[in-house]
Amino acid sequence: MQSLNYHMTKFVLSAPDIRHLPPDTGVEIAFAGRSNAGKSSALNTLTGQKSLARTSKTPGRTQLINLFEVADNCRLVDLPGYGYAEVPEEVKRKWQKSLSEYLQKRDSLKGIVILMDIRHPLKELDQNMIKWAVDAELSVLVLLTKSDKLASGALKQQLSKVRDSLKSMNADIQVEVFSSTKKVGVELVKNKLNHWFNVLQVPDLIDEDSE
Ligand SMILES: Nc1nc2c(ncn2[C@@H]2O[C@H](COP(=O)(O)OP(=O)(O)OP(=O)(O)O)[C@@H](O)[C@H]2O)c(=O)[nH]1
Ligand SMILES: [Mg+2]
Repeated sequence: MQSLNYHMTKFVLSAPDIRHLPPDTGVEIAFAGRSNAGKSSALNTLTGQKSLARTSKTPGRTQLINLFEVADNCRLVDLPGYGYAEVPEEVKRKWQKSLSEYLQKRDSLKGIVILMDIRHPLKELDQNMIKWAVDAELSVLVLLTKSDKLASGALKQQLSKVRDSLKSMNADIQVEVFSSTKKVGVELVKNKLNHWFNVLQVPDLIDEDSE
């Protein structure tokens, strides 16, 4: 299996909607979750770049679909968060529309990392997102973020609680803990992304030697 160098990841563009995205080929893996869950921070940690994706204490920082290229046909996507109330209705409507359009129409979207603050997991919108991703047959990894905020006993308890809840939702999904601050789970996520980028590529239907 080809192992990618995530430190080589480059910003491609920020798009207000799917019409502004580059051609829909290869494999895209999106980072999704509630506002402030730590999506942009996780991307920066994985790529070893402090400010590749913009982060903020204020929820609602990421308002566009942000594309990053790890290698040819291997892209990571930082999505706007959902569930943040304190944004003007008009802005929220626009960005939720582009988010759901992206999720529903982007063929190269093959995998999704769903991030939830370990202290507040499985809110209604998270459950909807997980169900939707499973129904859409995407590969899914759930990360419980900011694990540095809990002591190890509480952390283990939260982890098994979330694993049990997902089982009862009939979603057979891998759940792991992650911390950008303490660099917990980084190798595991890179391995998972490597695996997805390798196995989820759609083979070229046109045989280049056939002419
Ligand atoms: N303690 C701790 N704080 C974190 C961690 N990851 C992110 N944060 C903090 O959480 C806040 C939100 O992080 P972001 O990465 O911007 O969150 P986001 O999910 O991209 O948020 P939106 O773009 O608004 O959807 C920032 O203040 C980060 O510094 C972590 O692992 N540990
Ligand atoms: Mg963000």
